[in-house]
Amino acid sequence: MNDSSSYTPPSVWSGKKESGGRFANINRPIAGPTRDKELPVGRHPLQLYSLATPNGVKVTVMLEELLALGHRGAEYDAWLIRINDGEQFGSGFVAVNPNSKIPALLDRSGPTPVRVFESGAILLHLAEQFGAFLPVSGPQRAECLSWLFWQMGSAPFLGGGFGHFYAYAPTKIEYAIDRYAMEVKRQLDVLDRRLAESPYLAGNDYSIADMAVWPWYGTLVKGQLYGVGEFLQVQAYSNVLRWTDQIAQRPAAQRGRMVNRTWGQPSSQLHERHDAGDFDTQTQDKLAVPR
Ligand SMILES: N[C@@H](CCC(=O)N[C@@H](CS)C(=O)NCC(=O)O)C(=O)O
Repeated sequence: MNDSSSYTPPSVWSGKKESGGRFANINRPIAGPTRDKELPVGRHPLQLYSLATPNGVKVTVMLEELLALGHRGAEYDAWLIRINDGEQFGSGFVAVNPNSKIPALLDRSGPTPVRVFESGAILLHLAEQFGAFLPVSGPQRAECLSWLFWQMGSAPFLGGGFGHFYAYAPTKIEYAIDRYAMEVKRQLDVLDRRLAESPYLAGNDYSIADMAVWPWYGTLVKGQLYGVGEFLQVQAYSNVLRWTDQIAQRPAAQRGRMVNRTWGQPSSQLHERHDAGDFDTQTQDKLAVPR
């Protein structure tokens, strides 16, 4: 691989060279399935195919919040998609999400199954279906949707930009790390200023905007993303920290981040969720105990 100062792009990109970066084994320049594999379907109206990355956690937090409110129609089966093993390229998964990324939802509550992909679209779909966590009209709805879409546009700079070049790229490129560190700190300041004037992003009430932003920026501000707490001086964003801790106290948020999780403490990992009782009986620490 050329070092960044001596690389002159050829006239046509070929992509034949091994990049060496983390995830190089699953990155490809084409879409579509690589293998035939149907997806499993459980007994609940909602079938979720996911992994507990920040994008996945948004949806499991929402589903657990809906269930906590008493919406029985939000019962769901959460199936594990191991993206490092390329399971997002199976034919069944691609049929639900042609973009081959988690999370993907198959809503079987109506007469015809509806596929929903992109975490923001899934949050909006569920919020509208159950009439919850999204103001119905007026300026508050506009504010909620603005922050929801802010997250969709901003997090790729945090994950695909900063996180990639800081933590995963095979070489440390100062220009790339500096550029994205500046942008991520700017984003944290955007959030910090908003949360200085308002308890939650959309206003006084917790909403899908908070659910979208919290798994990324809440994890970041607690120093738990890419090990960059000190590098980005995250403790300075006191309003983001206050909001992060407040959401972390919600039982539904605590449950949501355990679903489809395959790392961390065994007691925090619920690989698949098919029943509310699974949180008590199916975490990895419980499954490891011989019966
Ligand atoms: N904009 C998408 C992003 C989803 C996404 O990037 N998912 C990642 C995991 S966090 C993924 O599935 N990556 C697998 C791959 O790129 O092959 C969303 O919000 O749903």
